[in-house]
Amino acid sequence: MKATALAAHTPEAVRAALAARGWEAQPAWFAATGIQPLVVLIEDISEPEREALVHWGTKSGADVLTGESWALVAGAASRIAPLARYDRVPAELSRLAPELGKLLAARAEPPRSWMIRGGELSLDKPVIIGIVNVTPDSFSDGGHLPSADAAISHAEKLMADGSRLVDVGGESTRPGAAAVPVTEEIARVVPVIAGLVRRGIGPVSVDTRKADVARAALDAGAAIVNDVSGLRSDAALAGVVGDAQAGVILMHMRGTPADMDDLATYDHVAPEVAAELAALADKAQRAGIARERIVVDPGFGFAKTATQNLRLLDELASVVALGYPVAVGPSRKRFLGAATGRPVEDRDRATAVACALAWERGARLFRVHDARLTHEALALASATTNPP
Ligand code: PMM
Repeated sequence: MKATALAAHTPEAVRAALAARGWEAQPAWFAATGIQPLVVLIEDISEPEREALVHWGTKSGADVLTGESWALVAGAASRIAPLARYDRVPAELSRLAPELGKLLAARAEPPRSWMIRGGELSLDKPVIIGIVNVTPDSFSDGGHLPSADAAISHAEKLMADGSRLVDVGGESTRPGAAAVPVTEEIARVVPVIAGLVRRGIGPVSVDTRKADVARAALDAGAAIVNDVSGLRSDAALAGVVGDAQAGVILMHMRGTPADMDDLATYDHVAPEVAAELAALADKAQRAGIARERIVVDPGFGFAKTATQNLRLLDELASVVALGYPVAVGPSRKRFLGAATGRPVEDRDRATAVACALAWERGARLFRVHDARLTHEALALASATTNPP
């Protein structure tokens, strides 16, 4: 007899074991995904629901840990799946079915593309978003791009180094940064965006919280709006994005850059960030933005301590399970310095590793200052998890 431990962090090892023993591709894949382990945290449940879950767990062989108004359910996905089906779930647990159904659907069929203005972006391979900050005071590269021409040359280099998008920003969002007037922000970003579009460099995203800046950027040819406030800052921005049929990145933050550091209070950061992002995405859809145009971003460094950023990177699966494509922006941020001891000008290796870890946990878009190293790291990470 011989016993070998198989990898369980993806269905791949089980699929390969079954395929090697003569199973057809499709049944091997279904069986492999079915026995994948799944852990679901269920909150805000009533006492009868809690009792019904414990009872169901004993009968079904899933593990159930509970406390007042919450339960953790763990087991193979195929064991938990009946809880998401109206015809199988015990009557007392019917409230669970839709929520769990969404989660299982997102897991079974993660989004494979993102609709942006005028096109569709495939997410089968990692998408690097190169950063072009035209601000005098951004925390890691502020002041390096003094003119539109310099910004355009920098964008060209980012694309040559493996970026698939460029993100142009005219307002620093570092803690305590001063607000930039609309006219000044437009004067910084529009000439750069227009120049990029003229040269066929892009697609271009605009990093702004303001409807007027977004409108001017979209008129100049931008295809995406990247809003670090997740559409909380300017009530008119959702309408601008919706009307233009642009793609949108909804980033998680609490408060504003001026007060966010005081709001880094979480009991368990990943589920809380995921829930707040889900609410932002629902609101965006109610305001007329189509679901397939939405990307969510956990907002590394925004209203999070170094420890919370690291936990969030490790538990990114909670954000991925919302079912939207996930973007991450760890580039050169302080939490990478906290872990590596490296100063801001020497964090591109740490950035590349953070992106590779995020890919493995399900992120698909990566906003970085230096595309070259991250491109290399992601080429390797995606070759192991997603064979060509
Ligand atoms: N970080 C910054 C600015 N914009 N946008 C998204 N979507 N995600 C981020 O993490 C993010 C962002 C701050 O970094 P910078 O000043 O170096 O651009």
